Amino acid sequence: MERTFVMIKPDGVARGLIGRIVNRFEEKGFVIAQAQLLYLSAEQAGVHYAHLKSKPFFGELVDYITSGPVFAMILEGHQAVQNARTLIGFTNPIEAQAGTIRGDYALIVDSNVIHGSDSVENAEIEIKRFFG
Ligand code: DAT
Ligand code: MG
Repeated sequence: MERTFVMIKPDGVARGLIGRIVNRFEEKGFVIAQAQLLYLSAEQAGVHYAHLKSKPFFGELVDYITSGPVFAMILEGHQAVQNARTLIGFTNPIEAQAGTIRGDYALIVDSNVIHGSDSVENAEIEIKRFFG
């Protein structure tokens, strides 16, 4: 069964959205294989967002993702990576459709509530990074 890595970001945790977001994944049919509340170090954040290092918003992105606890999960299910990305919605909440997590719970790209791995390969890398 395919696995993916999903992480409710600090704004989602602070707003008390863990239960509702977990519920969405459970209703969709995913199995939650592991879950943990954890803090990202600046170093971990830099590695996690290495593909965005050249962007002008990189510093703020690292500050944001390390600003409080995140709720990290390993989800299992059929085509888990792509199914989770579809449920999460487009990166910019303005483009994310109603019914998706970002479409329903976020307004701006800077704090878009949740992360989901973008490929099977990256899912395994991120699972290893955050769950060992
Ligand atoms: P995704 O999280 O949908 O995989 P990504 O990997 O391209 O998107 O970017 C990672 C995060 O970086 C994204 O969730 C929010 C932030 N981000 C992306 N583009 C941004 C922008 N133009 N301004 C501010 N933050 C941005
Ligand atoms: Mg991404």
